[in-house]
Formats: sequence, C-alpha cells, structure tokens
Amino acid sequence: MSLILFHTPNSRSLRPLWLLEELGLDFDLNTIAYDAEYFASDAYREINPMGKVPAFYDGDHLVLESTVILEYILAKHGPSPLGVTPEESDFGHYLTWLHMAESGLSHYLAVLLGQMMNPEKYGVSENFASYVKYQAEKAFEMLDNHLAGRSFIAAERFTAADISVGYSLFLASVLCRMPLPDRVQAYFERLQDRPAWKKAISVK
Ligand SMILES: N[C@@H](CCC(=O)N[C@@H](CS)C(=O)NCC(=O)O)C(=O)O
Repeated sequence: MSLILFHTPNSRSLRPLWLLEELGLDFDLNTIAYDAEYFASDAYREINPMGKVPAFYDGDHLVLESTVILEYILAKHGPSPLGVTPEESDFGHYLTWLHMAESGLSHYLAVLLGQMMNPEKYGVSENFASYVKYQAEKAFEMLDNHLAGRSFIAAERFTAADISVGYSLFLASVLCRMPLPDRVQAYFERLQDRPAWKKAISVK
C-alpha cells in the first residue's frame, strides 16, 4: 500500500517527513505552499476534512495530527528503535514528550507565529500573547531540567519523541525567534545535525 504525505514547508508536517526520512521508507511527498484559501477549499477538504497539514494516507486510510502520524507509522511500519516500547522504563517519558511537544508547545507557539506573520488577521491581545509565552517557557524549563544528564528525551537514543520536540524547538527558536535555555539550545543544535532533518527541512 502506498504512503502519501501532504506537506507544507516549515509546518508540523516536518514531523512525519523527518520520521519517514529517518526510517528510509518509500513514500510520495505532495508539497503544498501555505495557502489558507486552498486549505479551506472543497478540493483540499476532500484530502483532509480539517483543511490542515499534515495529512497522511496509508493506502485509503487517512491519519491526522502530526504526533499521531508518528505513532501510526512506527506501529504499522516498524518496529524501529525510533519507537519506545511499553516494556522500556522510559515509555512514559517518551509518550509524554511525543504529545506534549504539540499540546504544550506548538499549539501555543502557532498563535505567536500567526500574530508575527499576519497581525491583521491573527493578531491577539498582549495579555493573550504573554499567556502563550508563559506556557511555552514553562515547557522549555521542564525540558531543560529533563535534559540534565540526558542526550535524548528517552531510552538514551534518538526516538520519535525527539522528532516531535525538535519540530517545536524549530518553531520556537527559528520561526518565533524565542530564546531557548542553554541545554535545550545545545540539544536542538544536535538534532539539526541529523541528515534526515537536513533533508526534510530542505524541501521547498
Ligand atoms: N495539531 C495539528 C496541527 C495542524 C496544523 O494546525 N497545521 C497548520 C500548519 S503547521 C495548518 O495546516 N494550518 C492551516 C489552517 O489551519 O488553515 C498537528 O499536529 O498536526
């Protein structure tokens, strides 16, 4: 069955693209420039009824949510050391960061990015922007503490949790220009050295 990823450069679809490149799986990449009108169109809603990227097809099966797609690919097309199994002691850390990178970081950071890129359309109040930054900074602090004595999020190896967090750090540091705590910055730099990240981020 063929795998198809609908991808927009710099967006959350970098998560599944990065994983697919790490795994060396065969897949078709459908790259779409960011275009709010096209995402809202009937044509794109046929592909993804939520009108967002990523959208991932495994044959006829549509899978949504970037962090869910990571879990799906590893469950259906693994096993791989990029997943952490329930038998491993870091399983809880793995799942926590795999999902919190989206719900506790990217979810908030996307609001800041919208405000920076198109204040007329997506601008929010100063109070709300401060709340969003407060939420992101709490997660950076937790991550900084988690990385004390660790090179990766879980199981002492690079896993899908690092992909999930790595994308959020890209969104925070590169797109939203937020400073990162020292350990988090060093970790982010290590992640960006990976050939699969370099390949994924170079797709235009
Ligand atoms: N929680 C979702 C968020 C998906 C999302 O909001 N994607 C953005 C790009 S990063 C998008 O497609 N925005 C277009 C729109 O909502 O119109 C995920 O992780 O996949």
